[in-house]
Amino acid sequence: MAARPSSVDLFCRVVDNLGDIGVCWRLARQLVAEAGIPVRLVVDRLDVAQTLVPAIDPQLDQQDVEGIRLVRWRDGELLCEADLVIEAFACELPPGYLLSMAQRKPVPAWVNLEYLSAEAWVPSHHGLPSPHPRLPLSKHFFFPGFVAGTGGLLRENSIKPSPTPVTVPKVPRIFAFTYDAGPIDMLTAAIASDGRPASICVPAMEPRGDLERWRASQAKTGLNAAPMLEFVPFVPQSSFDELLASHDLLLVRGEDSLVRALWSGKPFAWQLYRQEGDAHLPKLEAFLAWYARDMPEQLRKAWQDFSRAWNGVPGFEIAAEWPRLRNQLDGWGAYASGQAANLMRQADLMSNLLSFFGKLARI
Ligand code: TRH
Repeated sequence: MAARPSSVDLFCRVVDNLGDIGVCWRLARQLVAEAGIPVRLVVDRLDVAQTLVPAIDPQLDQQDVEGIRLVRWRDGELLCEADLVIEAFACELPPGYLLSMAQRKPVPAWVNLEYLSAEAWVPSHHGLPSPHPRLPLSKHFFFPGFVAGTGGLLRENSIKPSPTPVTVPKVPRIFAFTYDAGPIDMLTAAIASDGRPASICVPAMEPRGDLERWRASQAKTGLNAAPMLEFVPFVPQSSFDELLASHDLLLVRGEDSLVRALWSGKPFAWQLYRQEGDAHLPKLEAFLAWYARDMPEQLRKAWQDFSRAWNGVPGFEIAAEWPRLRNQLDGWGAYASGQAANLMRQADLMSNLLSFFGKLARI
């Protein structure tokens, strides 16, 4: 049997938004709850972690929550106690910790958990080592991904394919989790002018003043889109799947929400985190090509072009693309549940990570 780590140290720096800690918390939870492996999660922003897990006390330097030992990131204090060290998203381990890794016998396995991408180069880069320039340590790149040969996607044991394909009701409730109000504003206008009703539910987490202003101005002109827009409470991460399940169409953002939308089996579109120089656009196109590979032609065009509009790609307008996608709701729902079931046949990220550790341990 392949060797298993006796304990894991997982490092996370919150660069922006909720995705960094969102992914790390999920992985830590699964390692503890399903694999029974003790995890120490080292985080720089406990206040952000608390947004997802209300039981976390941001004042404490060390605490145990849901079986995870949660430690405030402080350079210079922490020593390596694990045989698997996970550095999330190249967050750069503290120098003193690195030294203590090099002093352990045998040295721990060191994995950099990368960002999720459907780009073609991912399988050939997954698992590659990068030797440390001075210390007797090698970091290994672990790429999550959608296809065989990558690290896969985070998926807990409890996630199962839906027994019946998803059907979308006549007045769909749309869940819209976005980086700014711009696309929601445009979608609200597109729904109003298309005439076929739908409601848009926006998680109440950020100032949405621009949406409120738009709503007020519509009320004055007599169009009154007010009933279409609803603010839903921000929920703890443990209830996020339920929140998605209570909606019919999912407009999600970032990495963790995308994966949850995939597992929900519901029709969805993805807004990517904007990167400098539009580096996110090749990532978007790779995802659109991969996910839509078996879609019927009309659905494929409608879904891909709407997704481009949703991500602000020049030449694509939500006003024009929404009515086209709206015509395809049934096919879109059936495709989404089929894809979820297909993807669930692949090994999940944590299992792949543990197998990878087993391989490294044999070297
Ligand atoms: O917050 P995000 O936009 O995070 C992003 C991405 O991960 C991106 O790739 C990364 O580069 C950037 O951060 C720095 O989106 P994401 O990844 O979906 O994380 C949101 C988390 O918030 C996810 O774990 C679900 C959770 N969530 C709740 O728990 N309750 C809620 O009500 C909502 C709306 C979200």
